[in-house]
Formats: sequence, C-alpha cells, structure tokens
Amino acid sequence: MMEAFIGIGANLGDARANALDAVERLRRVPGLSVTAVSSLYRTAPIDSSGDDYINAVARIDTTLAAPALLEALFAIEQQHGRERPYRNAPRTLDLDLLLYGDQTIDNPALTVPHPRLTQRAFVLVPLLEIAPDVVVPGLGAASSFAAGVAGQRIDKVN
Ligand code: A4P
Ligand code: MG
Repeated sequence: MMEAFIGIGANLGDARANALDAVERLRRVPGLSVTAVSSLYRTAPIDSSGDDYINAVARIDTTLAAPALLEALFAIEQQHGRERPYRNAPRTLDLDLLLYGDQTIDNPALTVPHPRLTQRAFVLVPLLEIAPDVVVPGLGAASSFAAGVAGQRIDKVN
C-alpha cells in the first residue's frame, strides 16, 4: 500500500463542482481509497489564462502502481471532457500526481514529485493543510517552501 497525493485544479465551467466531483470519482477507483481532502481554494492563474482556479489536494492510499494511477487520473479528466489545445490551457479538470510515497520517478510520461510542486501556493497550501509534515523526496520538508509562495493569491472557499 502506498500513500500518494493528488492535485486537483479546474478553471472552466463550474470549477467548484468539477473539483468536488473529481473527489467522488477518485473514491470509486478500484485499488484506491481517499484518506483526506483539503479545503477548496480559489487561486489566481499561474502561467495560465482565464478565470481563477479552484484547487484542492487529496491524500490517498493505493495499491495501484504509479503508471496505473496516472491512467486512472486521465480517465477522470476525460470524463470531464478535458481537452488539451495547448500547454497550461484553461481546463475543466486537471489531476496531477504530486507525490507517490517516497518514490522519485522521472520519465517522459511521469515525473514525481511533480516538478513545480514547491513553487506553487495552489499546491503547497492545500497539501500542507492535510499533511503538514510531508516530505518531498530529494527536496525536504514541504513546509520549508511555504514562505517562497506567500505572494501568490490563494483564498479558502467557504
Ligand atoms: N505528467 C508528467 N508528470 C506528471 C504528474 N506527476 N502528474 C505528464 C500528472 N501528469 C504528469 O499534463 C501534461 C503531461 O504531463 C501529461 O501527458 C502527463 O503524462 P497535462 O495535464 O496534459 O497538461 P498541463 O496540466 O497543462 O501541464 P502540467 O505540466 O501538468 O502543468 P502544471 O505545471 O501542472 O500547471 N494556476 C492555478 N492557479 N491553478 C492550477 O491548478 N495549473 C496549471 C497547470 C497552471 N496554472 C495553474 C494551475
Ligand atoms: Mg496536469
């Protein structure tokens, strides 16, 4: 059994509903259980355009190998009609594999830890909400990067 963290982002359509539905769909994936979900956050687009994003992070326990887990995330994105016209395009739903236990994975299809994880408040803030002591393999405590993203706009959605 592996503990992993999934980043959830949406900024097209009803972003809040899409993020919440993503969590419900994650709960139904065989070989995976959702053990914690952060609050939803409204965040300014970073290197992206369009409306504010809704972001959240889920913690899971899973027996799926990392590539199979990524496939399951893609399937949920597809169920939300995700299109990929260009990199960082606005999206109905984006699911990123942020951390997969203490593993480091680096191949064209999958990089874990997610390479931009420590530079982005929209990932770090919800991650630290549910896992304040989590360690990013190769980089150290996630909390040590919080000060570096303090200038990025992020507000908890009530
Ligand atoms: N891929 C490699 N590693 C991973 C991983 N750990 N998790 C590959 C998920 N996918 C991974 O992803 C492109 C390719 O990355 C996939 O084919 C997969 O094999 P994508 O989801 O099609 O494209 P993307 O999301 O546009 O690119 P990417 O690289 O995921 O972008 P980022 O860096 O995640 O940024 N601003 C706010 N406020 N909130 C956001 O959620 N998101 C982005 C996306 C930009 N700005 C944002 C937000
Ligand atoms: Mg993505």
